[in-house]
Amino acid sequence: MTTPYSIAYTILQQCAQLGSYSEESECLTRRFATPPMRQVNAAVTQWMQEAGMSVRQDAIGNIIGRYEADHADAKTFLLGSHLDSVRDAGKYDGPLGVLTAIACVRLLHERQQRLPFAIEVFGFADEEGLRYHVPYLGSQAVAGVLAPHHLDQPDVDGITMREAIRTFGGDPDTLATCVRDKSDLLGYCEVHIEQGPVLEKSDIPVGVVTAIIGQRRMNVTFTGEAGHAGTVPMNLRHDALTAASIFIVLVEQKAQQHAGLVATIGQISVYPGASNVIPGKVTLSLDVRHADDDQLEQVCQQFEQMAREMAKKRQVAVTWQQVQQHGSIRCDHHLLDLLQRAIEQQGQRVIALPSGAGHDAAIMNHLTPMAMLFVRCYKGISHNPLESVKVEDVAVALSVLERFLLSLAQEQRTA
Ligand code: HGY
Ligand code: MN
Ligand code: MN
Repeated sequence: MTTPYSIAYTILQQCAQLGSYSEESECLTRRFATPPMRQVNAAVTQWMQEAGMSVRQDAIGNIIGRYEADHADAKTFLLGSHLDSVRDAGKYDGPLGVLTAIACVRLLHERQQRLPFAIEVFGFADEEGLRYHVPYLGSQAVAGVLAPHHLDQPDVDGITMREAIRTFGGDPDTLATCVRDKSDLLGYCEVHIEQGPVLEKSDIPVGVVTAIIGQRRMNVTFTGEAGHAGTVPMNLRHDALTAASIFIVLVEQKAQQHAGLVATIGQISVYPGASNVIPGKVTLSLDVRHADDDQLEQVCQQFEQMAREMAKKRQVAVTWQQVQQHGSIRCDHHLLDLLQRAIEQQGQRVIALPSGAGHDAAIMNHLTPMAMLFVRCYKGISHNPLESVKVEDVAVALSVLERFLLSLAQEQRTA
């Protein structure tokens, strides 16, 4: 017999299957527009079709399933999350949301039930930004906010985004066709693992998200002078890496002193990168987040000032490039309300919490009101292969999402 538990079990098996599609044999790494993303899209296409959806892949590589409404000219409700990953990732960040959405549609399909609105499930091609250091490529294309200049950006192997999209089977010249017309949209809802410890500490399987906090991502490059490690005296060096190192420590110190601020330098590349060569150029990523937009703005200005002062002192040059930013975004009150009621009907206590992690929902908010449902994860661990969810919790999330869609349907019928 099919129960929410047995379907949740299948969802976790599917997460495990997608988790095996990786660029690296020892761990899960799935960057934008790579061969494992093609395997993922093929599997997701099959599961969407089995759930009664028509499926298409758009020009940037998002996979989109559509389940028709009970009447023509109906509006559409969107569900989804992302299918790419960070480096050495867990299996649930992103795919859990896509697969729970597909499972929910499958429940409707098996009952031959149509709602007064169509449902589209989006599996976004990139959210993490691992390959091009620009996050949300998939949802930005759908929301029509992807800056075209990113297409010329190379990855670590010198492959431009334009080439990568073409090789993947997409079309970088027609990204405008990815943009979702918003005139028929009712909203967007994303299921996602919490990636933090709040739900586990409260002993609750799911929670609703109040807001997604603001974030900025920068690429900071220090350029000094490469030279011979054995012949250039210490006082005559222009070492880009030592300048960058001092900056990294200053960023951490400042973030520790500022309530609510988190700042992370997670990627660093050293050029030319040899043990006997003084580093001539260092590029690092800087990710800064705060719930208050003004404070986030001020701190980023201070960080830039710190980098410039540091560079001056060490006689190296610095360039500061912001690659992505969004302010704090509130989830839609009404959708939140419906989600809360669905949780109560499921016999669960309701907890509402902000998200420190970024999500496609933040970008989809450009198009339509959005809401998010978090699922408890083991010790709040994420961006780590230890990421884990319980099958019982996924079963609750599935039932809550189903109730949510049915109450939305009820509302539409009586509107
Ligand atoms: O970085 C983030 O917050 C998200 O996991 N992509
Ligand atoms: Mn993530
Ligand atoms: Mn995610």
